[in-house]
Amino acid sequence: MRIDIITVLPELLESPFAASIMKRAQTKGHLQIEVHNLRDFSDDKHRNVDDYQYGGGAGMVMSVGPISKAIDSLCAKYRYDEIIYMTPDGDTLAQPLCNQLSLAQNLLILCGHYKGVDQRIRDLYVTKEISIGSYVLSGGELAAAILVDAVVRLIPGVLNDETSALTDSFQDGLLAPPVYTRPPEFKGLKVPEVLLSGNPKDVAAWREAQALERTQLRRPDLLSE
Ligand code: 6GU
Repeated sequence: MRIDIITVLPELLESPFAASIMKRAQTKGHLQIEVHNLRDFSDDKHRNVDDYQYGGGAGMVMSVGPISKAIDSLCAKYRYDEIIYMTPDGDTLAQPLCNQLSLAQNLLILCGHYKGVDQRIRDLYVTKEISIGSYVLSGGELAAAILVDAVVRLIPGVLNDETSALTDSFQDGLLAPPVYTRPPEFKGLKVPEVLLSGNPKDVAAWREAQALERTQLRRPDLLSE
Protein backbone atom coordinates (compact mmCIF):
# COMPACT_ATOMS: atom_id res chain seq x y z
CA MET A 1 0.00 0.00 0.00
CA ARG A 2 1.05 3.54 -0.70
CA ILE A 3 -0.13 6.36 1.59
CA ASP A 4 0.43 10.04 0.82
CA ILE A 5 -0.34 12.57 3.54
CA ILE A 6 -0.73 16.31 2.96
CA THR A 7 -0.15 18.45 6.05
CA VAL A 8 1.08 21.81 7.32
CA LEU A 9 2.86 20.01 10.18
CA PRO A 10 4.95 17.20 8.64
CA GLU A 11 7.10 16.97 11.78
CA LEU A 12 4.05 15.71 13.72
CA LEU A 13 3.94 12.68 11.42
CA GLU A 14 7.57 11.57 11.72
CA SER A 15 7.78 9.50 14.89
CA PRO A 16 4.48 7.58 14.60
CA PHE A 17 5.70 5.86 11.44
CA ALA A 18 9.35 5.47 12.50
CA ALA A 19 8.87 2.82 15.18
CA SER A 20 7.51 -0.66 15.81
CA ILE A 21 4.96 -2.12 13.41
CA MET A 22 4.66 0.93 11.13
CA LYS A 23 8.42 0.95 10.68
CA ARG A 24 8.58 -2.78 10.00
CA ALA A 25 5.73 -2.58 7.48
CA GLN A 26 7.82 -0.09 5.50
CA THR A 27 11.11 -2.03 5.74
CA LYS A 28 9.33 -5.23 4.71
CA GLY A 29 7.89 -3.45 1.65
CA HIS A 30 4.21 -3.66 2.63
CA LEU A 31 3.90 0.07 3.00
CA GLN A 32 5.24 3.28 1.53
CA ILE A 33 4.33 6.48 3.35
CA GLU A 34 5.16 9.91 2.01
CA VAL A 35 4.39 13.06 3.98
CA HIS A 36 4.02 16.24 1.91
CA ASN A 37 4.38 19.74 3.33
CA LEU A 38 1.43 21.78 2.04
CA ARG A 39 3.57 24.95 2.20
CA ASP A 40 5.72 23.52 -0.62
CA PHE A 41 2.68 24.05 -2.87
CA SER A 42 2.06 27.66 -1.89
CA ASP A 43 2.67 30.37 -4.49
CA ASP A 44 2.83 32.95 -1.73
CA LYS A 45 6.25 34.38 -0.88
CA HIS A 46 5.52 33.76 2.81
CA ARG A 47 4.41 30.20 1.98
CA ASN A 48 0.94 30.98 3.37
CA VAL A 49 -1.70 28.30 2.93
CA ASP A 50 -4.66 29.92 4.69
CA ASP A 51 -6.82 33.06 4.49
CA TYR A 52 -9.62 34.93 6.28
CA GLN A 53 -13.06 33.37 5.93
CA TYR A 54 -15.78 34.93 3.79
CA GLY A 55 -18.63 36.18 5.93
CA GLY A 56 -16.30 37.02 8.77
CA GLY A 57 -15.64 35.23 12.04
CA ALA A 58 -12.62 34.06 13.97
CA GLY A 59 -10.24 31.52 12.50
CA MET A 60 -8.49 31.03 9.20
CA VAL A 61 -9.54 28.72 6.37
CA MET A 62 -7.13 26.58 4.33
CA SER A 63 -7.13 27.98 0.79
CA VAL A 64 -8.04 26.07 -2.39
CA GLY A 65 -4.80 26.96 -4.25
CA PRO A 66 -2.07 25.01 -2.43
CA ILE A 67 -4.32 22.04 -1.65
CA SER A 68 -5.56 21.64 -5.23
CA LYS A 69 -2.00 21.96 -6.51
CA ALA A 70 -0.79 19.29 -4.08
CA ILE A 71 -3.65 16.90 -4.86
CA ASP A 72 -3.41 17.44 -8.65
CA SER A 73 0.33 16.73 -8.68
CA LEU A 74 -0.15 13.52 -6.67
CA CYS A 75 -3.15 12.40 -8.74
CA ALA A 76 -1.03 12.77 -11.88
CA LYS A 77 1.27 10.07 -10.47
CA TYR A 78 -1.02 7.74 -8.54
CA ARG A 79 -4.58 6.45 -8.82
CA TYR A 80 -6.10 6.82 -5.37
CA ASP A 81 -8.74 4.45 -4.03
CA GLU A 82 -9.81 7.20 -1.63
CA ILE A 83 -8.98 10.83 -0.99
CA ILE A 84 -9.58 11.15 2.73
CA TYR A 85 -10.11 14.39 4.64
CA MET A 86 -9.50 14.20 8.40
CA THR A 87 -12.13 16.36 10.07
CA PRO A 88 -14.15 16.35 13.31
CA ASP A 89 -17.38 16.44 11.28
CA GLY A 90 -16.51 13.29 9.31
CA ASP A 91 -17.77 9.71 9.83
CA THR A 92 -16.46 8.30 13.11
CA LEU A 93 -13.70 5.78 12.49
CA ALA A 94 -14.54 2.17 13.39
CA GLN A 95 -13.11 -1.26 12.58
CA PRO A 96 -15.25 -2.02 9.48
CA LEU A 97 -13.90 1.08 7.70
CA CYS A 98 -10.32 0.16 8.73
CA ASN A 99 -10.86 -3.32 7.28
CA GLN A 100 -12.18 -1.82 4.04
CA LEU A 101 -9.32 0.68 3.69
CA SER A 102 -6.71 -2.04 4.35
CA LEU A 103 -7.61 -3.46 0.90
CA ALA A 104 -6.66 -0.23 -0.90
CA GLN A 105 -3.58 0.22 -3.09
CA ASN A 106 -3.19 4.00 -2.79
CA LEU A 107 -4.61 6.34 -0.17
CA LEU A 108 -4.33 10.10 -0.03
CA ILE A 109 -4.95 11.75 3.34
CA LEU A 110 -5.49 15.48 3.79
CA CYS A 111 -5.09 16.84 7.31
CA GLY A 112 -7.36 19.74 8.27
CA HIS A 113 -6.18 22.70 10.32
CA TYR A 114 -7.46 26.02 11.61
CA LYS A 115 -11.18 26.24 10.74
CA GLY A 116 -10.67 23.54 8.14
CA VAL A 117 -10.41 23.59 4.35
CA ASP A 118 -12.48 25.64 1.89
CA GLN A 119 -15.66 23.63 1.25
CA ARG A 120 -14.87 23.46 -2.49
CA ILE A 121 -11.89 21.17 -1.80
CA ARG A 122 -14.29 18.78 -0.12
CA ASP A 123 -16.80 19.08 -2.97
CA LEU A 124 -14.22 18.62 -5.74
CA TYR A 125 -11.70 16.10 -4.44
CA VAL A 126 -12.55 14.38 -1.17
CA THR A 127 -14.16 10.91 -1.35
CA LYS A 128 -14.24 10.15 2.40
CA GLU A 129 -14.36 12.34 5.50
CA ILE A 130 -13.18 10.72 8.71
CA SER A 131 -13.24 11.76 12.38
CA ILE A 132 -11.65 9.71 15.17
CA GLY A 133 -14.20 10.62 17.84
CA SER A 134 -16.40 13.24 19.45
CA TYR A 135 -13.78 15.72 20.65
CA VAL A 136 -11.77 18.41 18.90
CA LEU A 137 -8.05 18.12 18.12
CA SER A 138 -5.82 21.03 17.07
CA GLY A 139 -5.37 19.44 13.67
CA GLY A 140 -5.92 16.28 11.66
CA GLU A 141 -2.33 14.99 11.95
CA LEU A 142 -2.67 12.87 15.08
CA ALA A 143 -5.99 11.57 13.76
CA ALA A 144 -4.28 10.64 10.47
CA ALA A 145 -1.56 8.78 12.38
CA ILE A 146 -4.25 6.80 14.21
CA LEU A 147 -6.08 6.00 10.98
CA VAL A 148 -2.86 4.84 9.29
CA ASP A 149 -1.90 2.67 12.27
CA ALA A 150 -5.33 1.03 12.42
CA VAL A 151 -5.31 0.34 8.66
CA VAL A 152 -1.70 -0.72 8.12
CA ARG A 153 -1.70 -3.43 10.80
CA LEU A 154 -4.49 -5.15 8.82
CA ILE A 155 -2.43 -5.46 5.61
CA PRO A 156 -1.63 -9.17 5.17
CA GLY A 157 1.94 -9.91 6.26
CA VAL A 158 2.39 -6.80 8.41
CA LEU A 159 1.61 -8.60 11.67
CA ASN A 160 3.05 -12.00 12.52
CA ASP A 161 1.06 -14.80 14.24
CA GLU A 162 1.96 -13.50 17.66
CA THR A 163 0.42 -10.11 17.04
CA SER A 164 -2.37 -11.36 14.76
CA ALA A 165 -5.14 -8.84 14.17
CA LEU A 166 -7.76 -11.60 14.24
CA THR A 167 -7.94 -11.75 18.05
CA ASP A 168 -8.17 -7.99 18.53
CA SER A 169 -10.98 -6.27 20.35
CA PHE A 170 -13.67 -5.27 17.81
CA GLN A 171 -12.52 -7.60 15.05
CA ASP A 172 -15.25 -10.12 15.98
CA GLY A 173 -17.55 -7.43 17.36
CA LEU A 174 -16.47 -8.15 20.95
CA LEU A 175 -13.95 -6.64 23.35
CA ALA A 176 -10.89 -8.79 24.08
CA PRO A 177 -10.87 -11.01 27.20
CA PRO A 178 -8.45 -10.36 30.12
CA VAL A 179 -4.88 -11.63 29.67
CA TYR A 180 -2.24 -12.76 32.18
CA THR A 181 1.45 -13.64 32.20
CA ARG A 182 3.86 -14.82 34.92
CA PRO A 183 3.91 -14.89 37.91
CA PRO A 184 0.88 -17.11 38.69
CA GLU A 185 0.14 -15.08 41.83
CA PHE A 186 0.74 -11.35 42.44
CA LYS A 187 -0.24 -9.42 45.60
CA GLY A 188 -2.77 -12.10 46.42
CA LEU A 189 -4.37 -12.12 42.95
CA LYS A 190 -4.22 -15.47 41.17
CA VAL A 191 -4.31 -16.18 37.45
CA PRO A 192 -7.64 -17.94 36.67
CA GLU A 193 -7.15 -21.70 37.09
CA VAL A 194 -8.48 -22.53 33.60
CA LEU A 195 -5.58 -20.67 31.92
CA LEU A 196 -3.11 -22.93 33.75
CA SER A 197 -5.12 -26.08 32.95
CA GLY A 198 -3.46 -26.75 29.60
CA ASN A 199 -6.88 -27.57 28.10
CA PRO A 200 -7.25 -25.49 24.91
CA LYS A 201 -11.01 -26.13 24.65
CA ASP A 202 -11.64 -24.91 28.19
CA VAL A 203 -9.36 -21.91 27.62
CA ALA A 204 -11.21 -20.96 24.42
CA ALA A 205 -14.61 -21.28 26.11
CA TRP A 206 -13.45 -19.16 29.07
CA ARG A 207 -12.06 -16.45 26.79
CA GLU A 208 -15.26 -16.32 24.77
CA ALA A 209 -17.40 -16.05 27.90
CA GLN A 210 -15.13 -13.33 29.33
CA ALA A 211 -15.19 -11.40 26.05
CA LEU A 212 -18.97 -11.50 26.00
CA GLU A 213 -19.26 -10.47 29.67
CA ARG A 214 -16.81 -7.61 29.22
CA THR A 215 -18.67 -6.38 26.14
CA GLN A 216 -22.06 -6.57 27.89
CA LEU A 217 -20.64 -4.60 30.81
CA ARG A 218 -18.53 -1.98 29.03
CA ARG A 219 -19.86 -1.65 25.47
CA PRO A 220 -23.44 -2.99 25.31
CA ASP A 221 -23.85 -0.87 22.15
CA LEU A 222 -21.58 -3.33 20.28
CA LEU A 223 -24.01 -6.19 20.98
CA SER A 224 -27.14 -4.38 19.86
CA GLU A 225 -25.84 -3.43 16.42
CL1 6GU B 1 -9.96 13.99 12.10
N1 6GU B 1 -9.54 16.31 13.25
C1 6GU B 1 -9.66 17.18 14.26
N2 6GU B 1 -9.12 18.38 14.14
N3 6GU B 1 -10.30 16.89 15.40
C2 6GU B 1 -10.82 15.68 15.50
C3 6GU B 1 -10.74 14.72 14.48
C4 6GU B 1 -10.09 15.09 13.34
N4 6GU B 1 -11.37 13.62 14.89
C5 6GU B 1 -11.83 13.88 16.11
N5 6GU B 1 -11.50 15.12 16.48
